[in-house]
Amino acid sequence: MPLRAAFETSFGVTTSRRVIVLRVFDKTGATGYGECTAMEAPFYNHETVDSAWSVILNFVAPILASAKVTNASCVAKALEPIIGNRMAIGAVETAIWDLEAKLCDQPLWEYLGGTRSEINCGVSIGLQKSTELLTESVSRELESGYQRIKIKIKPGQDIELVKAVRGEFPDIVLSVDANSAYSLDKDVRMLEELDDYGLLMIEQPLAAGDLLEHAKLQRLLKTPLCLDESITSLRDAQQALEIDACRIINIKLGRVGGHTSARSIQKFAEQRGIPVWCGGMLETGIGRAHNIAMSTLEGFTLPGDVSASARYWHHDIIDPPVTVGPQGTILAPSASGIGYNVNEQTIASLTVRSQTVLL
Ligand code: OSB
Ligand code: MG
Repeated sequence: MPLRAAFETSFGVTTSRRVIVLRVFDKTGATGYGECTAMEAPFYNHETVDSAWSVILNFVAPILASAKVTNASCVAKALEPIIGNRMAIGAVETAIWDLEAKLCDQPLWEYLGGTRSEINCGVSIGLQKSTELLTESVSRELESGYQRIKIKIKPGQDIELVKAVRGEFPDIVLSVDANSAYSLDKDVRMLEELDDYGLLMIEQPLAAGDLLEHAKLQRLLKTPLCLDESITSLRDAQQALEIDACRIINIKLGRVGGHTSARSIQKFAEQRGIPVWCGGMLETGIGRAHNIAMSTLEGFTLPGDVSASARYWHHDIIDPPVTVGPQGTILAPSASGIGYNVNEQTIASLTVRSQTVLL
């Protein structure tokens, strides 16, 4: 699916997405949908679309077949023997949650235990060709009502961007995301300088495995650090908070392996007084709908990177597309499961490969 506009981060430019869509079904013909959020290349994390395809077919499906799981909440546990590859797991796990919520005739967000029927939304703005284009983009998103602006930064395109956006919009809720592009040795001065711009957070400045360095950095800053790439499980979250490596957590369904894991992380963070928010991976409507459901959980107190379908796609694969109200909110749907119709015809016209596995 071609993106409406190229999305550039510190690890590269994305102009279109190859997406694995999962459809699970039961004996009665009921269906559930999930989306694999792996990128095409292993630059955000180790997974790719192709690695996920292989792991789902060769390991997730056969393990589930022999595990005889009877409900969605048991899927993550059954798949624990698989190391990493959580986006592959999450695609299947979330699809099974959708199926189960539909069988219970309940919206997925309620079925998961969500407590708010309207979620708060921010946007993630990629690196732009010029600072002027960036501030124009910020202005447009603010006019649409989005509650928080996050801009991508990378070495050589950081302080100047923040200075420009802050200069033009002194009062907005603003954050930056480096996607692991910095190191404590080389970049501590720039990172300390960021501390003067009243940012809501600095997201994943250092490498995913650099928990200790994030803790050292957090001690030097008043701005909260937020971890994205570093958090793949409840254990990661526990260890990060144990050493004060961050004060905010970005939860992504794919990165953590699905709804059960996401819920456990938000619960733990909530007990520790740490706010969480829902991150995005340039999802189609299916992943977006799952993100909306997750964002209704109690601990999701900060605006997420869950925004309108139209920011990414000319034609989304769900009906209606996700829309955002003038106050920068999305209403949780009232229909059962993910709550949006999946446009099978559109998917069929885009499909390059499909495979059915009978368990
Ligand atoms: O770090 O949050 C990130 C997109 C691809 C990979 C990583 C990230 C992102 C985004 C986009 O920031 C969020 C979105 O889907 O709007
Ligand atoms: Mg991020």
